Amino acid sequence: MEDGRAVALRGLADHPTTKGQLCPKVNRFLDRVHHPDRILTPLRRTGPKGSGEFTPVTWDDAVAEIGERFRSIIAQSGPAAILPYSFDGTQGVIQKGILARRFFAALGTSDVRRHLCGVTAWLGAADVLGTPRGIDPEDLHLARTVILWGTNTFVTNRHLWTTIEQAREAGAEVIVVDPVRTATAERADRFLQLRPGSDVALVAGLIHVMDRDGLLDPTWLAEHTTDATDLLVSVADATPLTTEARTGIPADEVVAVAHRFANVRPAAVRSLVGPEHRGNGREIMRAIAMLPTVTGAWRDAGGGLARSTQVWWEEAFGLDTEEARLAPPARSFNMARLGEVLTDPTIDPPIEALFVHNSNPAVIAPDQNRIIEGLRRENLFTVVAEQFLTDTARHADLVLPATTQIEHLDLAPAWGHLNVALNRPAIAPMGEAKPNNEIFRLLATELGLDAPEHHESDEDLIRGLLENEHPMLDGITWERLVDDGWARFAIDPGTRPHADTTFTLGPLDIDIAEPEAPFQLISLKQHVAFLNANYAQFPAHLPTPPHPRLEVHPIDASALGVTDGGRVRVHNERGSLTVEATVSDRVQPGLVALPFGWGHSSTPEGRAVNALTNPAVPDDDTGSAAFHDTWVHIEVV
Ligand SMILES: Nc1nc2c(c(=O)[nH]1)N[C@H]1C(S)=C(S)[C@@H](COP(=O)(O)OP(=O)(O)OC[C@H]3O[C@@H](n4cnc5c(=O)[nH]c(N)nc54)[C@H](O)[C@@H]3O)O[C@H]1N2
Ligand SMILES: Nc1nc2c(c(=O)[nH]1)N[C@H]1C(S)=C(S)[C@@H](COP(=O)(O)OP(=O)(O)OC[C@H]3O[C@@H](n4cnc5c(=O)[nH]c(N)nc54)[C@H](O)[C@@H]3O)O[C@H]1N2
Ligand SMILES: [Mo]
Repeated sequence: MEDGRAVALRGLADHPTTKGQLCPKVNRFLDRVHHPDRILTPLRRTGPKGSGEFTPVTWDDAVAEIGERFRSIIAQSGPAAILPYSFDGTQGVIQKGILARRFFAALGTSDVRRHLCGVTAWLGAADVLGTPRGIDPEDLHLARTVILWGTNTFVTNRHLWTTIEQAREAGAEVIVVDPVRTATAERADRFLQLRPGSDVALVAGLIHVMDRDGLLDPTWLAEHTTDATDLLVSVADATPLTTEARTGIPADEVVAVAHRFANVRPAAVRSLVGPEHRGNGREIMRAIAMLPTVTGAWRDAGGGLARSTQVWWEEAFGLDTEEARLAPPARSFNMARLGEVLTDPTIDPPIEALFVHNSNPAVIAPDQNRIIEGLRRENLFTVVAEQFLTDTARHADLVLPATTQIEHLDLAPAWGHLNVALNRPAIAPMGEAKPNNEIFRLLATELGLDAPEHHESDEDLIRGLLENEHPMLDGITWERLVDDGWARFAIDPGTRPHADTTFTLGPLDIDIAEPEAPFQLISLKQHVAFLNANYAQFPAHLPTPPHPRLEVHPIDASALGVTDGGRVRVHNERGSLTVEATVSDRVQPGLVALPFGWGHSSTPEGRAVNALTNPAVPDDDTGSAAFHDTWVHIEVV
């Protein structure tokens, strides 16, 4: 700090996970904080929706206007006509949405199901394990066979890569299963480039070989699983040759990986959200969870399935209890369906007010054209709390300036390890920016919500969470976090979470999505310096050339006449984009890739990849969108 300004930001060298290393996306975090494009006052729209024309207003005026609009909508149409939309902009436990949820619950509004990330994988894992909890990802250093299954660890989970390297130095084989030869695949000892979505068939083939070659322990299966026989019957036809035909993975590779995983222990699988973004995502995750289960990999410290650790902290802090205490929303919609929810005339009552914080739905949610159509409705009142004028904020009637992480207090958990950090503000809020919670305290006052729960201070909220009676929080106090900055949940390294679990097996369903157009389009988080839709607006974070490119396999490129750097039109019934192509054998014939995270200004159509993606969600509205079950046509322009 110098004169109240943050001048340097670095990792804490004695932090057990980061060891002082920051990930490339936040190395320039201070540029973000002090960026000239930061929104520093509330803004009211002056031009047409989406024009980005605004004029500064005071907080008093902005809050009064929201109060007036909300009161009149509630009086005329009922609170169900108001829809909050928030997600993972900050994942800090309190700024993410504790007071927001209390505020909207007290009004009795509709809500979204925040299922775009992790919930499908959660459900698929729980189908087998009974809970979504796997092993501590940092225990992977103990493993001697590690499968990174549909996760681009080197790019998306940088700190865990050190753990993977540690395992390898101690003799582990690192296997990557991915339809794309990612930066992680390029660093693997063995790479299985399977056909997209064919994971269940691959697992079936692996289990078939294990069964055929006597690698499974019938006593262990009998004592620790149910329905193992049904599973084995369902994989009876999944011979290595059949598996090769279904997945594209050579038969001898299927045999080799089955033997390695069953014999060289501890053996573990790590997965995040890549495969869940498909119509059969839950079944894929269920299949993946079966692999360490049939071999009994859970018996060894460092063996089993390592998933996101989000569920640990949700449990530790009792966030489900907090949720259960609140009134349920008037209606809830899967967040993937925002375009439909804003435009379908049968939605009754229609949404008349949308309040967005911590999210950029105009970029991150599927079926982007329909979302924009909805955001442009003249009879929709939209408020967006943001740090920058994102493609969503440009469509707002009111924009509220939000603080960044170094300007507010929070409790910061993680996905790849079990340390929680106390995030204390280093600088005062920039301009008139406010933390999310402060915004909801002001709105609660405006709307006459006087109960103390709407006015708890950020420190009290954190102290309250730390007081939750959960064994993982043993010894973790506010004072200790103030002194040390971080603490590990009270879970011993090497803990075997499923030593006493009875796992549920059962038949595998190897159906995969039918093609609807010549090419399948995958949209990945492939830039090391992006974090979802953050940072694509900053030149220093852009790749060379500085725009999104469609990767096309050389075989398809020559059939279509696509050249490296040439322009192509990618389109389907939902949208159309013109982009440059890269001819690349990282993808496979029939599979093209366009990166996720770019803003609307990155194409001449003023749209990004989610203009093409599939918004389908499971029938019960629970789980993620089938982003990667997207089919497109490609033409040279
Ligand atoms: N095609 C395709 N689409 C995807 C994905 C994909 O792989 N492919 N991935 C999906 C996944 S896994 C996810 S998690 C979602 C991400 O979806 P989002 O969570 O909506 O996206 P982010 O870009 O991480 O964050 C949204 C905004 O939050 C703002 N923000 C950050 N901190 C704060 C704060 O403290 N207060 C307020 N008010 N705002 C803040 C940032 O400025 C940013 O613009 O995208 C999903 N969409
Ligand atoms: N640099 C960077 N890091 C990030 C993010 C970012 O935007 N940028 N976002 C953060 C967020 S919110 C999340 S959720 C995590 C996500 O982290 P990951 O899950 O690791 O990332 P994804 O790119 O969504 O998907 C991982 C891989 O899944 C593969 N995949 C797609 N379909 C299939 C399939 O059918 N089978 C198999 N086996 N693989 C498949 C993709 O090719 C991709 O390489 O990353 C976090 N870290
Ligand atoms: Mo995510």
